[in-house]
Amino acid sequence: MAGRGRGSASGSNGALVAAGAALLCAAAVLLAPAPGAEAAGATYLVGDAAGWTRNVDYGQWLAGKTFHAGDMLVFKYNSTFHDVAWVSKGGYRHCIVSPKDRAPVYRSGYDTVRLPAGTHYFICGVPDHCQAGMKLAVKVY
Ligand SMILES: *[C@@H]1O[C@H](CO)[C@@H](O)[C@H](O)[C@H]1NC(C)=O
Ligand SMILES: [Cu+2]
Repeated sequence: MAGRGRGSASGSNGALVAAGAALLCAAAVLLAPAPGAEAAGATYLVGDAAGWTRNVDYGQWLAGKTFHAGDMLVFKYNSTFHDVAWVSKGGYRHCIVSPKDRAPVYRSGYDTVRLPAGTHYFICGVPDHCQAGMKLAVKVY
């Protein structure tokens, strides 16, 4: 009899533990990112207050920054005058948006790109703007 009593007492403790575990699981599910969502990365406004324009030293802007996969770059510019092309290394070096690259070209004036790992190259495709410094090579870890 007494044994049974203890048994049922430990049984209800077990139920409490199980309920607690279920709550913890529910909390973990709520805290976990939605399936398919990447961990939120940092967001960088390219050129800070100057934005994306001519005669900014983007090498200097990059100095001291470390980029990780999933970070975002925001290109802010006047779309009357500029665009953003995500080009190859060659496109970056020679300041050309080659059809061969099939480079994505953005023209909204406020373009956000999510960076995958690797080195990524962005230039302005308007003639002579890349030569005037509108070029950015970002190493992403
Ligand atoms: C872009 O520049 C043009 C010409 O100077 C100007 O009229 C327009 O308001 C500018 N647009 C923005 C979003 O600054
Ligand atoms: Cu430009």
